[in-house]
Amino acid sequence: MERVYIGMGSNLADPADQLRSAVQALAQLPDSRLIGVSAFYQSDSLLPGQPRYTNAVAAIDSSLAPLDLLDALQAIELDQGRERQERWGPRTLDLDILLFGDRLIDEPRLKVPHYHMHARPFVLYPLAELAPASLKLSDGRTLAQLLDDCPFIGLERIPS
Ligand code: PH2
Ligand code: MG
Ligand code: MG
Repeated sequence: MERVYIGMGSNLADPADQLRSAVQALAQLPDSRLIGVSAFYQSDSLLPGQPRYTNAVAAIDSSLAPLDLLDALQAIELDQGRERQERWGPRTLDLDILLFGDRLIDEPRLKVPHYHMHARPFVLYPLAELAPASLKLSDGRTLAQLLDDCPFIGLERIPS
C-alpha cells in the first residue's frame, strides 16, 4: 500500500456536492482505503471568467498501479458528467493524483508530483490538513517550506 494524495476540484453543478459524491466514489476504489478528506476551500478560478472553484484533497492508501488508479479516477470524473473540452475549461469534477508515495512518474498520461501543485494554495492548504509538514516534495522542499512561500490569499474555507 502506498499513500496517495488526490486533489479534487469542481466549478460546475453544485461543486460541494460533486466533491461529496467523489469522496463516496473514492471510498469504493478497489485495492484501496480512504484515509481522510480535508475541508473544502473556495477560490477564484485561475482562468478569469469561470465560476469559482471548490477544492479539497483526499488521502488514500492504495496498492493499485498508478495508471490503473488514473483510469479509475477518470472513470469517476466521467461518471460525474465531466466533459473534456478545452484545456482548463470549467468542469463538474477534476481528480488529480498529486503524490503517489514517493514516486516520480513521468508518463505521457501521468506526471507525479502534479505539476504546479507546489504553488497552488487551493492544493497546499488542504494537503497540509492530511500530510505532515515535513513531507518532502520532489524538489527537496518540505510542505512547510512551500506553504511559507504560498500565502493563504483568496481562499475561503467552507463546511464540507
Ligand atoms: N483548476 C484548474 C484551473 N483553475 N482554479 C481553482 N481555484 N481551482 C482549481 O482546481 C483550478 C483552477 C485546472 O485544473
Ligand atoms: Mg486540475
Ligand atoms: Mg485534472
